[in-house]
Amino acid sequence: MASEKCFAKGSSAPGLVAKGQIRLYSMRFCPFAHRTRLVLHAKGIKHDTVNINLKDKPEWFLKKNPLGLVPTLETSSGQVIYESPITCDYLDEVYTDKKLLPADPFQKAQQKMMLENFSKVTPYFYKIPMGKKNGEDISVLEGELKEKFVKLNEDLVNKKSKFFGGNAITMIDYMMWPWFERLEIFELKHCLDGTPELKKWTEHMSEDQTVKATMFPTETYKAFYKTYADGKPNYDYGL
Ligand code: GSH
Repeated sequence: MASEKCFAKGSSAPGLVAKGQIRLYSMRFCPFAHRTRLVLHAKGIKHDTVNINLKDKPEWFLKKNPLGLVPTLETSSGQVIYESPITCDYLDEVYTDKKLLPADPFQKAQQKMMLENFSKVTPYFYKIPMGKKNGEDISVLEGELKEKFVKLNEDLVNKKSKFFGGNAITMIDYMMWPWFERLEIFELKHCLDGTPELKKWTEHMSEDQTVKATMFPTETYKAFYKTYADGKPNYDYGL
């Protein structure tokens, strides 16, 4: 297996993407790239992964994606796709086995609306740890996050289903999961105390083979995020 160590500025570009494969440019601990890793795994898509040093990005990476963000996909014909929801939808459309998005237009629209709503949740996972680090009172932020969790909980209660798209995992579950996997690391697990259905959802998700296969141990996450908070992210932590 190729090294998982990240490529930095000055590195030479990795070779071409092999025929019949797709490549993921990633960072091992990035929650957005985690979405794409979940979809690649769930659908059993043959791929290789090239990790990027996001503090010191290779020039060749910026040529592929001028935004310099992971996740980014590259096909063997050189097509480049980025923005996590777009990469996941692309994979679901191109690789038609085990579809994750519903075929029904209304159900698909519902998933997109949930995703849009969820985009207002993810910033708390940055704001709360940063606030804590700076010694600020984070109780208001935590209260806001809990309110957002109440809405998600209501959604599950109204649907009477195990997952957000029904009784099996679908795309929306994988789109939200990476942040829930990180609740413990950011000491936010108690935010689920008032939302039992959502908590149950996290338990069901933890049993999924794809979730298990793409997960890092809490200790590894904690160690990485410490280096990140200190301004010296060790993207290769544990390798
Ligand atoms: N909207 C993007 C998506 O959904 O893919 C966000 C991706 C993102 O922020 N990725 C981070 C990144 O690439 C790593 S977790 N950061 C590099 C930078 O900001 O320069």
